Amino acid sequence: MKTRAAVAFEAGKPLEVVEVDLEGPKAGEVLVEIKATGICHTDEFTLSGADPEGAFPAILGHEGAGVVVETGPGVTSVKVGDHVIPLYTPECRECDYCLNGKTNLCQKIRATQGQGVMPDGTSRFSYKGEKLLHYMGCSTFSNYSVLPEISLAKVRKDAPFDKICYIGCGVTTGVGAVMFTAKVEPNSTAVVFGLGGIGLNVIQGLKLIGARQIVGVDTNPAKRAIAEQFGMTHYVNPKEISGDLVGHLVELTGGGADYSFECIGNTEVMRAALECCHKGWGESIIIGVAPAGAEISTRPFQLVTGRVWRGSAFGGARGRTDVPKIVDMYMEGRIDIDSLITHTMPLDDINKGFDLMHAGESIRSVVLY
Ligand code: NAD
Ligand code: DAO
Ligand code: ZN
Ligand code: ZN
Repeated sequence: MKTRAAVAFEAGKPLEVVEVDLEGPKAGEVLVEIKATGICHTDEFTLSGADPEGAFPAILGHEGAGVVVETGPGVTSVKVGDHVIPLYTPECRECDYCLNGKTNLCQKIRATQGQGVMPDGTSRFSYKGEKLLHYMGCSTFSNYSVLPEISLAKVRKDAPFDKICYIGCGVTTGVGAVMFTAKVEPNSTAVVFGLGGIGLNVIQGLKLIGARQIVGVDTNPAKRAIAEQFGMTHYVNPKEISGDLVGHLVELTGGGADYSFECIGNTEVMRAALECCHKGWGESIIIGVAPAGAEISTRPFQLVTGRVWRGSAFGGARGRTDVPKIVDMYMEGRIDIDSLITHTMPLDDINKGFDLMHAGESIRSVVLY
C-alpha cells in the first residue's frame, strides 16, 4: 500500500513528507493506522546525527497511538479494530529478561530493532524502490506502520488518540520512573532535575504517590508555573543560587533527598543529582540520555555511604501490561496529559514541531493524521 510519511533522508536535514510504499504484515506482525504521534527529544537526538545508533534513511517517531488494520499470520493478542499504543520497549513475556521480573528490557527483537528492520531482518517501508529503515520498532511518523505484535499495547477504545499517544514515551517514562523504577514511598522527599516533557511527568508521579516535598531544578524560570501546577513544592534555579547547588539542595531537603531524578541528559547534573541524595538511603534515578561517549563520575564514597545510582528506560514499565493501566489512570483523571500537549499540527507541518522544541517553546507537540 501507499502511505504518507515524514522521512528522515539524512542526519541534520528537515524531515520530508512524501508518499512511501508499505508492505503488509508478515508472520507475527500488525499493520496499524497511526492516528496521532508525539515528537520526542529522542527523535530529535537521532535526526540531529548525535545518536550513534541512528541510521538513515528512516521513518522516525516512537510516541504514537492508532488502530489495528490488518494482522499477519499467527497474531493472537490483537485484532482488527483494536486501539493500540506502539512500544519501543516490547514485551514478549517469554525471553529471559521478561521472565526475570527485575527489568522491562525485553530482548526478543533487540538486535533487529536496533538495525531498523523487522524481526525477519527486512524492512516493510520503501521509497522509489529504495529501502527505508524502521525506527525503534515503531516509525510513528507514518500514517500507517507495521509493527511486531509484541510491540503493541492494546488500550481501551474511549481514550483519545491525540492525548494517549504521549503515553507511548514521555508520560510512561516519567510517571513510571517514580512508580516502577524507584518505587517511591508516600511521604518521601524528591528532587527533579529538568522540568521538561519528562521531568513534569516525574513530578505528577511523585504527587500521585504522595511525596511530601517535590523540589524542581531548572535553569529556565518559565518552567516554574507549569511545574507548580503539576505538584512541585519548591523551585530552584541553579543560576540564581549563591554557592554550591548540592549543598543548597541538601539543606532544603533537610539532609538530602530520599529520591532524585535526572531528566536532562547532562552528566554534571547527574553527579549533582546523586550527591544531593540523603546519606544512607537516597536513590538517584538517571532518565536523561547523555551524548554518545559521555561518562559520569562521583567519589565512590558517595556510594559506600549508602547513596544509590540507577537508571530507568521507559519508566521501567512492561509495555503490554502497564501501558493500558496508565491509559486508565488518564481516563480516570488521575494524571493530566492535556496540559502538557502545548501544540498540535498536521503531518505536513511536522518540522515546526521540531522548531518549537529547539526554541524551548513546547512541552509536547503532537502530529494529528
Ligand atoms: P526537555 O528539553 O523538554 O527538558 C529538559 C529541561 O532541562 C528543560 O526544561 C531545560 O530548561 C532543563 N535544563 C537543561 N539544562 C539544564 C541544567 N544544566 N540544569 C537545570 N535544568 C536544565 O527534555 P525532555 O523531553 O524532558 O527529555 C529529557 C531527557 O530524557 C532527554 O535526555 C531525553 O532523551 C530523555 N529521555 C529518556 C527516556 C528514558 O526512557 N530513559 C525516555 C524519553 C526521553
Ligand atoms: O538495550 O535493551 C536495550 C534497549 C534499550 C532501550 C532503552 C531506551 C530508553 C532510552 C531512550 C529514550 C527513548 C525515547
Ligand atoms: Zn521518547
Ligand atoms: Zn521479552
